[in-house]
Amino acid sequence: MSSLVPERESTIAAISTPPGEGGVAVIRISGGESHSIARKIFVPAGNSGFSERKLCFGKIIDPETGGTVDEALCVVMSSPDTYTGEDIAEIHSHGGHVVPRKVLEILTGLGATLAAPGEFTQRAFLNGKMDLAQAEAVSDIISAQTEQSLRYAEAQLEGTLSGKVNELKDQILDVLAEIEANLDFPEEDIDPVAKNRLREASESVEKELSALIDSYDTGRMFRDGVTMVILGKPNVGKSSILNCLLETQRAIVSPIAGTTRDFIEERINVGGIPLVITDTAGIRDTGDRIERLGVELSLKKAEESEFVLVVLDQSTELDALDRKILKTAAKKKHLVVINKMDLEEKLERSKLRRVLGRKKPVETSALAKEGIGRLRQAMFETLAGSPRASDASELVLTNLRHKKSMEKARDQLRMFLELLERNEYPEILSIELRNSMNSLGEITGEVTTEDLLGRIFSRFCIGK
Ligand SMILES: Nc1nc2c(ncn2[C@@H]2O[C@H](COP(=O)(O)OP(=O)(O)OP(=O)(O)O)[C@@H](O)[C@H]2O)c(=O)[nH]1
Ligand SMILES: [Mg+2]
Repeated sequence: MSSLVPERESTIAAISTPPGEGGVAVIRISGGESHSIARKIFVPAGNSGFSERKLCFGKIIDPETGGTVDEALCVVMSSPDTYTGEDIAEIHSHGGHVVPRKVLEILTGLGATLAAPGEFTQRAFLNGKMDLAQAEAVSDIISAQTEQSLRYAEAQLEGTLSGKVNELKDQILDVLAEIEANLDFPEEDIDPVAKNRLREASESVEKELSALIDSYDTGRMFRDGVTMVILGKPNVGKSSILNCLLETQRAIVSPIAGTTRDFIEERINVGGIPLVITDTAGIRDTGDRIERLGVELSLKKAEESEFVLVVLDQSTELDALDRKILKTAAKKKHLVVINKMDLEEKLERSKLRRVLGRKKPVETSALAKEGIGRLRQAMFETLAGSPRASDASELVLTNLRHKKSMEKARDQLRMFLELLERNEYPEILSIELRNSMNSLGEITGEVTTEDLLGRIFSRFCIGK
């Protein structure tokens, strides 16, 4: 595999902490020269000297001038029990805009090259420290937006997904072994008892793959989040509901219809699903050009979003505009809220039921901050399709690449089943089984291309 990345022999360095002012910055060095370079830039205090895997206190010096750059800590760790599998040194200097950059500049002067995004993790993968699905989990951990998405990513890093993929691959391999035992007798049909067994084994793998593929929609939602638009006529309390969900006075609320004109975008966490909410201008027929523009944009925004929260007002009758709004929302996952429940009922429920069918609206009073917990729960259930998030022990696909490879593997397995029914030659049967195993192998990175690795690791941050 080393042919994939020949420069791997080089020693790389990067600032692993985010840029800006902060107490500490970590500069990481990996590769054969990392320890000797560390010894040139870092002088331990007193006679302490470096000792393996122990932070040591000392000074960073500029070898060119001999001057002190900073007081710092340094640790050296030897191959192969390191993150990348190579020799690693880490310098913990003060943070901020100047010191870490200066350290990096000195390191490159001493022969280190600047690490590309994700290069440390890419080396870990190439050196067999983790498989590809685990490497991808590292990036998901860093970008996780909620605890639930973090849990899924941690499980993937621990190898839950890889373990499952390998288990399914082994089951296909068992079928393959039996088919290949028949290669020497191509004229003979596979014995019917064996054929049944092979069919059942393959169907069971196919079923597990299908269940995992189906879990992707939920998994993706927890990982990447969902966009939601609040839609409704002016003055129904859209901005008030946004404020309640955010628990701050983010949007301006007023009794004047047409208060919100531009979009207001905010993030919240609903039961572990990262949600980007957009509050929009109220929908109405208006002569005001600016407001009309706002209305058109609201409808467009709703069509582009994945989830629509329609707000109705308990104190007004259901009219043509409400119906238009509900129709727009019906094309998406959506939820209906009846707000202003503290006021007298003018909104006829029987009329509304005719439009909504079995879909149950949620009742709130944003003014009294009532019903907001129920609203959050209903939002979660509409999105996740169940009242609670599954626990992390349940395997969920969160990555489109994994889903695509699994779909390919499943299709190839289905093709095998079809050919088996047709009593095709064992050579032909085994091709589909091998293809299916290879497709699964793409997930863990047993089968990769340089292009694929480039695409995956370029999305990482520098220093990881
Ligand atoms: N009685 C009562 N008044 C409410 C409730 N929710 C909001 N209001 C009031 O209704 C008025 C309009 O609220 P907003 O949140 O600005 O309504 P909006 O839908 O964002 O309005 P536009 O931005 O103009 O489209 C304000 O005076 C709010 O205080 C509620 O549950 N009960
Ligand atoms: Mg508003």
